[in-house]
Amino acid sequence: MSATYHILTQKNLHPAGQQEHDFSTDVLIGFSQMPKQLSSKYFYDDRGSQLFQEIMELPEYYLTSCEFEIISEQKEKISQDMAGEPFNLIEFGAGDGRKTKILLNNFLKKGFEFHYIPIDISEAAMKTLIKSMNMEFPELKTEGIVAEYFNGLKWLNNTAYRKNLVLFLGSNLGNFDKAHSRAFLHNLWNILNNGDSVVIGFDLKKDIDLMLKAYNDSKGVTAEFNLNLLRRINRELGGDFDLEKFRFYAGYDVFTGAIESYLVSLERQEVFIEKIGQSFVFDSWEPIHTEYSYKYLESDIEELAARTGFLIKKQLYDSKKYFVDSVWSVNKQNRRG
Ligand code: AVJ
Repeated sequence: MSATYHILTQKNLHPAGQQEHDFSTDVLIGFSQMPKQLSSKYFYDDRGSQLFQEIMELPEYYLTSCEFEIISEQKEKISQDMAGEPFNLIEFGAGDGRKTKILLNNFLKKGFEFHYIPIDISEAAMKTLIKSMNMEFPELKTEGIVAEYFNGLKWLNNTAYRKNLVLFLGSNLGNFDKAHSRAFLHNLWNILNNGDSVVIGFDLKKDIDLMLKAYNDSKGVTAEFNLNLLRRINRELGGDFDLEKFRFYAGYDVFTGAIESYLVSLERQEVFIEKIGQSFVFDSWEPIHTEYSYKYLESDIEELAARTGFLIKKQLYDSKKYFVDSVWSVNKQNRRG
């Protein structure tokens, strides 16, 4: 049993005063904005993580099966460059690790010496992952971190002294807008060493109906996943949301290139949230923005890599070319840090 995890608390990271926002502050800010918004990072409480697991099994949610195919069939193209030196395998948004385990298996079979460092915002998902790691890979040193992405980066800053392979699978980067994805990748570049590798999963722009169906699934799991945000406010912040009075809506914005998700108020209503000590008015048909899921062109990926200091080494596609796992390497030559 060599898999453990710890929780990165705000206090660990921001010892003196400069605490980051907590859930109630973010809800207050988000509901005071026009249009109202909530961050998708709050989807992943226990119930939300479970619902996301269900989403990944939906036939309409092609992202997971496409990436599963890529990793199963092209794992050698990722392991090729990792022979020799010991390394850290760092994963952002590890979730249940189903796709990663294929790689872990392959690495262990090749006798690679590495530590696995999964980072995930959900403690529930992390607990499950650590348990399954201890069962399936008891000899592998796994050190999980419960943290959101930017905080995970700050933590890694002190530990990334070895060669590193970073995984950012599942189109998780797609939740960030352009500015945040650039900032995240550039910060990542800063803490990594020249020649380190990064594998990023991008959902490619494709037939609009296909993309829309992945978020408007016939079983309504994605709707539940979004409504769970309101349920979480009720549970954790003493809110009195009636979930029946909101509907989920997801649309594709061809300009921004994102599937954008909303919860729309079906009538004019006032909702009191105890922990905030305030009521919020929702007009009839007023939306709350809940999530961006950005889709990419090849040229978007090339631009992102170039701007953040990476070289694209390989593009690993599924057979339908719906998704790509893009293998990048950190380029610190001829560049100012
Ligand atoms: C985990 C962020 C990649 O945006 O596709 C699934 C989350 N939201 N269905 C995505 C999600 C609605 C997912 N990511």
